[in-house]
Amino acid sequence: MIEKIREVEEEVITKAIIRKTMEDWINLAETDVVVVGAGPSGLTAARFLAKAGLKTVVFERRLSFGGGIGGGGMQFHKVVIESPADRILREIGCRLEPIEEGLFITDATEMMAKLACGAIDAGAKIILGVSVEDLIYREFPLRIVGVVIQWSSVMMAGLHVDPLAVKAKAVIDCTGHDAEVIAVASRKIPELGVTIKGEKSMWASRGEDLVVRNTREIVPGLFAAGMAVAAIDKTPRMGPIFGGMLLSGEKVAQLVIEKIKGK
Ligand code: 48H
Repeated sequence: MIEKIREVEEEVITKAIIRKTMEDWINLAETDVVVVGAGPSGLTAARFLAKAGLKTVVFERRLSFGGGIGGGGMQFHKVVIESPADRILREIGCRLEPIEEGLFITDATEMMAKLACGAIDAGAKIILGVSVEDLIYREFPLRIVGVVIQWSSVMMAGLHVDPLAVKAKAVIDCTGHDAEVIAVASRKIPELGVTIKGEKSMWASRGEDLVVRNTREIVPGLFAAGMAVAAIDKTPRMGPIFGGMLLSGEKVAQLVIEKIKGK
């Protein structure tokens, strides 16, 4: 027997979407943490932040999450993870196959889906199709207090539409190779004294180690994680091995939690 599908008036759909979206947006206009970019570092950071009870929103330019994970290694659908980052994936039920002692491989699609699920289930909001195009700052002391956002589609169309702003106690640049948010700080708030040196050529193990080690608060209120850190510091790229991105996301979350909650 075929179940009868419920009938619905079109305006009911429209009103529900608008009402519930606006409730969310009013709530997120002032938040604890804005994570920019839903790649491996951003999704991991969002999960740990939300788990610690911080109101966390991830703005992602594209209409999908996962960042560079989906491309695997040269579009082969697998990525490699080294210990101790396997712990982070096990916690969210991502299946790993050992390839050598302390080295694992997984499907790119499984990893991106489960990282996103992990962040959402912990309570983070992921908003797709929104780009962070600028920062909000204050003086005395000089600090970052939020982000300026725009629909990615508006930016792609080249339309002149004024953006909106979201206040946050901490902003995390998880935008990958271009360190886009830090680049804005460097270009538009020169008194911060931030420079982006650009990443170095490949040396996988060293790149992984330095990305995690150098994950930090770059200027008051603005943190960096993942590949953005390598771009700021001119440390080596690492290719399709992702443990460093996950551990960097976990570390930045710890730093932000310590700053906001004082522990
Ligand atoms: C909103 C934005 C904006 C913006 C960008 O590139 P990602 O995957 O970043 P990471 O650092 O989490 O991971 C890096 C990894 O994927 C990688 O590229 C590696 C390991 N490379 C090694 C190598 O040798 O090449 O994700 C960044 C996300 C993307 O989804 C962007 O669309 C998004 O950020 N994004 N979102 N506002 N201004 N800029």
